Amino acid sequence: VNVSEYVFEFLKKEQIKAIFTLTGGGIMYLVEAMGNSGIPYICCHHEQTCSIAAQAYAMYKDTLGVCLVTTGPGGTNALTGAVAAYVDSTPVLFLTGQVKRDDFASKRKVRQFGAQENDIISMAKPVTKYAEMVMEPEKIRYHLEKAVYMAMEGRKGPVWLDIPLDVQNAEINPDSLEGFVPKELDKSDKKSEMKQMAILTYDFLQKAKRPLILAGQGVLASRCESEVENFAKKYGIPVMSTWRAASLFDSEDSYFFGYPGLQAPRYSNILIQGCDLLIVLGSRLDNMITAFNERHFAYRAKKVIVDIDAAEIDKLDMLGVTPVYGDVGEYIQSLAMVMKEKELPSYKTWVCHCREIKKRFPLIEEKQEKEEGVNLYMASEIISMECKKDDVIVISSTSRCNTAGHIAFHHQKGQRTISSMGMGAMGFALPSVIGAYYASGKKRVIMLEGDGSFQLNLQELQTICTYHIPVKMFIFNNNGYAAITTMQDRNFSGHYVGSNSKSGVTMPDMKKIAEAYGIPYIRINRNEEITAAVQWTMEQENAVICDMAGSLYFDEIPKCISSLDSEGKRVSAVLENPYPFLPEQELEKIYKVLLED
Ligand SMILES: Cc1ncc(C[n+]2csc(CCOP(=O)(O)OP(=O)(O)O)c2C)c(N)n1
Ligand SMILES: [Mg+2]
Repeated sequence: VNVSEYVFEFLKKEQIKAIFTLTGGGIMYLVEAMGNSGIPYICCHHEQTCSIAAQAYAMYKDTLGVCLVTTGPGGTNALTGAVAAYVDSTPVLFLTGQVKRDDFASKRKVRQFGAQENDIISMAKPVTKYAEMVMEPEKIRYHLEKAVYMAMEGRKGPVWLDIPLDVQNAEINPDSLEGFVPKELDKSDKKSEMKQMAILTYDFLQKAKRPLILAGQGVLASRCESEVENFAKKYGIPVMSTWRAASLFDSEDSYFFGYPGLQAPRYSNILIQGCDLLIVLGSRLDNMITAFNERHFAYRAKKVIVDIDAAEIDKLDMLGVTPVYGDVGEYIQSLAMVMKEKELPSYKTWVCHCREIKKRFPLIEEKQEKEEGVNLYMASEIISMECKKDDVIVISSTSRCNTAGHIAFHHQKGQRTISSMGMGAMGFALPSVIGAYYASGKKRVIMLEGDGSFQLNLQELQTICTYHIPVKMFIFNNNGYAAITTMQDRNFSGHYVGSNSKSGVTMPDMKKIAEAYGIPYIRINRNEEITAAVQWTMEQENAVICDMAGSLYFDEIPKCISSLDSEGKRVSAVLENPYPFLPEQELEKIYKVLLED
């Protein structure tokens, strides 16, 4: 066999069920072998899409995603997805072609010699866990095994193999190839350390009056969703999640209290600032969660923070932290073992208070400064109510739809919510739809995206048509970039530059776009029309574009922003009192009740 055939036989054995690709001469032998391998391949219309789709596939299934793109621009176009996978800890294998070994520019000290040649591995190295050019055909097994091991081991992430053309078609004997043998890790120390941490947590829980669990992506990555839920329910401990872990719990669950952070339901932030013990499971607690104020985050609480990446805990400028360096699944198992025949105090009063606060501050009743067009929180809620339990949910990775799709959308357990957090990039939704659709075994997909972000990778509407992907595309169409106009309102007295129709950004007619691709279309102009239009959209068998008339003034409230005090001095934002601000006295009263024993 040649190297290319070996690659796809290997991927078959790895149970890879989809490859996202855009073909090219630089990968001709790989493409040929892929075509003969029997592994389904999905042809996208941009390599950025291939990379994001592979990422979404891996996110959905928590297995390896694979992206195959050509040399030169193929690889550079795919870099965005690699960075996203790196920051979001998603295991993706990137395969690229390279010019043949004789043609390397580096041999001649020139910028380029081979056709479309570029040094993709140097570019990929800082954003992957392993990136190598396969220089010797006989090393292919070693590189593949090492790449897959690295992608899946510890904190997961992307890996990249670049294969020169003459290596791609080099003949090899598969039986005589050197393999990769990972170093045996001595786990006994780790186990006893976990047990110590579990005993310590038990001690904290015994003394706690107001414990809370914040579950992050680590829970999904180590597949201990039900263990976490069982633990919380058994001992009556309230839970919250990060956006990345949305749909880990049912939004309606009586122990679930939303998502704390910079933009969050008011109740979530009030509660996290009231707890006296916070157990953080697999979240890096980035600035979007701490609202750029780590010292003040859950400041009344002792914090047990579990993370597989020690640096993510060590970076925190937080008080009262007990770090647990390791896998969330192993930690929760140890905790369950330690607690086996033990009891904990009842946290009933605290849970009751949590429920009262959640009831008192429904997100949907937050007052917008200007009510115009469709209220995105209301639309998100209605869309989610019309979803099925096994729908795939793809949320915009930025701006209004990103926020609404996480905090106003009612996520159901069993669904899987996909968005890219670390990159916060426009243009991720359509590619994610493609990846998640294949990962789910071809389930219906519900997508929420902004009009501006929809323009990036719009070409993938054709991929949706080619593969008959039943996606309901809900577009919040505010004819511009609300994220940018709002920023310019706050910082530059409404001097708009590159953000709306008067400053260089216009949007196309969505109906004409739908017609061009032969996709059914419906428009929502007012809140009263939402329910009927959403129902119609859901009833259609195939893809639909549902165009929702939005406003550039629709704001992601409540959100933590700085304010001016009575003397005109700027006061920084606090998590427990996001804008629109509650009067200080009201907040004091809330905490008086919440903190009582
Ligand atoms: C690839 C990329 N380019 C630029 C940005 C900066 N940016 C963040 S949000 C945004 C506007 C998004 O517009 P739209 O999707 O219409 O959402 P809206 O803000 O109107 O809700 C821009 C330009 C980004 N996040 N990603
Ligand atoms: Mg917009």
